[in-house]
Amino acid sequence: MITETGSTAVICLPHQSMGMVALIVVGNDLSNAEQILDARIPGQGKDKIAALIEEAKAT
Ligand SMILES: [Cu+2]
Repeated sequence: MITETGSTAVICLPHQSMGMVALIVVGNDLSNAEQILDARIPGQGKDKIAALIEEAKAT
C-alpha cells in the first residue's frame, strides 16, 4: 500500500527495454518526476515513463 503522495515508477526488469513500465501517481503529486526521469531505464522503458509523466501532468 502506498500511503504517501508522490510518483512511483514500476519497472518490469526483464521487459523494461520493451517498454513494460508503469507509473503510479498518488495525490496528483509529480514533484519527484525529475528524479524518475533521471533514473537509468533502458530502451523504450525510458520513453514510456516520460510519456506517462507527460500524460499525468496533462490530467
Ligand atoms: Cu515484463
